[in-house]
Amino acid sequence: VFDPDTLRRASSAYTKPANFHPSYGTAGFRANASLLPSTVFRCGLLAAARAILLNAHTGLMITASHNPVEDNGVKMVDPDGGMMPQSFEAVAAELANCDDDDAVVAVLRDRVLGEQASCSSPQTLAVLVGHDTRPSAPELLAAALAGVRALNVHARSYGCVTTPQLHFLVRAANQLTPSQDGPGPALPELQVYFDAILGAFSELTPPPLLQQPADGTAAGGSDSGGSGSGGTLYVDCANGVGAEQIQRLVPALQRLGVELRLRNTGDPARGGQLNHRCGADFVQKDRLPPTDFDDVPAGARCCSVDGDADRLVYFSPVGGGGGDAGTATEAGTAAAPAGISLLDGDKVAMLAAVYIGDILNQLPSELLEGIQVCCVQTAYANGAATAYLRDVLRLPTVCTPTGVKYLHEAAHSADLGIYFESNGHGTVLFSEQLLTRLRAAAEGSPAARELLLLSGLINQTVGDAISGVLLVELILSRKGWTLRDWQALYTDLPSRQLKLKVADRGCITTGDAERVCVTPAGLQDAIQRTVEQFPRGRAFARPSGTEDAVRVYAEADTQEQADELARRVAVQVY
Ligand code: 16G
Ligand code: ZN
Repeated sequence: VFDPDTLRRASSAYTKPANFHPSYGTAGFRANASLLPSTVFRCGLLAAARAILLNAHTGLMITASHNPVEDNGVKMVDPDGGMMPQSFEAVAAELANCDDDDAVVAVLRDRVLGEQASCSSPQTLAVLVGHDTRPSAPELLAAALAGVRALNVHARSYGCVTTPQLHFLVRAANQLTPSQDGPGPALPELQVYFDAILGAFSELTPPPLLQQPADGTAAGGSDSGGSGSGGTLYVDCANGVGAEQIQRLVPALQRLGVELRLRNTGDPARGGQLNHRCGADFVQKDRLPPTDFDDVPAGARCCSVDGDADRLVYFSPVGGGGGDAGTATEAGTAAAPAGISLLDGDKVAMLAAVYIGDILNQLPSELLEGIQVCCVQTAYANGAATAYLRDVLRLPTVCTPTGVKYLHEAAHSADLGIYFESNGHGTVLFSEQLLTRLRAAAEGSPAARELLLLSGLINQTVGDAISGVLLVELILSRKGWTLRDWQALYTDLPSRQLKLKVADRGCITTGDAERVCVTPAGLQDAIQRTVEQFPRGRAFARPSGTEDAVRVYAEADTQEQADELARRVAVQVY
């Protein structure tokens, strides 16, 4: 496995910038792309080392998601398609921070590989690598491949793919039976992803209508927000990797009579920039329609994914003389200024929960014996969503800190775990126990069959905007709901988020899933006293895990009160 000279030579091509001290944050290493070649090379080493240690294929995704185009990042994927365990983050950071090649060799040998360093290298292991559309991708991809190969492990680039596709492929690769032919290990093609997801979708949807409108527009147009099934769905692709991949959903969605119109597709002729005034993060935080939506009518059904297509939110443009605008606002986002009516990750979670609840009610009761269903949220979940879960759906809820790794882990501990962050990242996880029971019952129970197919439609490794669009469209169609019906499940409490630049965000530490500040002393008491002055008030402050900033969230009875509460908490933080 381990040849120090080869390794040192390979490492010498990727020197770490002197004043750069990367840390493995909420979603891996992230920084300005020019700083990252050494980090990505070393993640290549680490992913190869983990493959050797676990005797299974691993993955690396090169992306900075919704962050600006000049940033990039790298994230490690474990053999089951999940994220690298948190226990490995410290050594990943140690490796990334080595000041010279000798240190890289030593950390890898002594701290990562241990006894495995002296074993011979297996020929059957691979690291699967994907990247997004950023201009820095080719250089960083080369660094990743060089890192993997320096440990004599096979490196396979899947090119431009979404983050959830790469996670899915790593899991699929480990489920393939190894084949003896060919020089390298047998690895899946991207097509297996579409076969799985679209295969489940087509079994869940009836065959295409015989009579399609000849011009394909009859069901679309300005009232598509008012048409739950069919109609036009406008997709904001954030000028990212989603554009090319979501295009492949066109025929599937036609089965529901849905016509896709993709915007912000990265077409150079239109000049849009990755994540710039577009994408799920922009839409959810700024509550405005993205660029390239000027001609989309008020009330239209729209959704937005982020740069690597692992987040999804829905929305409708509001105002501009559109007929539905006022109602859409009343129905849901009192928090949104004239701009959009937003259906965020909380709303997606509730839609999924309602639908899954319908199916569970139709299952034979013995099938559900001892089966635990739960919904996982973070402190950002709107209070109205949490109340809806508790009071209407009566589902157990868990609150975790921000970051997919926490929510995913919590959802995994249930048999059916629904998790979504308000920002649109989430999925629904099924336990092996539940799947086994569903498989056994599927033939005699249409509800069991439906739930089983859903587990195939929904990416089981990580939140996936592509899976998400199919899921939402399927549910809206099944229930005959419009966006307005969906929005009306519950009314969001008005909320406000602020980003504060402070001298040292590390001063603030939090507890109880980020809902209370533990340090500095006195801050939580001050926040608590302020919150009590606001009807239905709730607020918290937390250090960002991705930026040098402190974030404040506040919600209250009215938008003015939420704004005022956020402002007062911000003053206390400074
Ligand atoms: C990352 C996380 C996301 C989280 C966000 C919070 C993953 C894949 N992504 O984007 O889950 O909501 O960070 O950012 O884990 P913040 O700490 O800056 O508020
Ligand atoms: Zn993302």
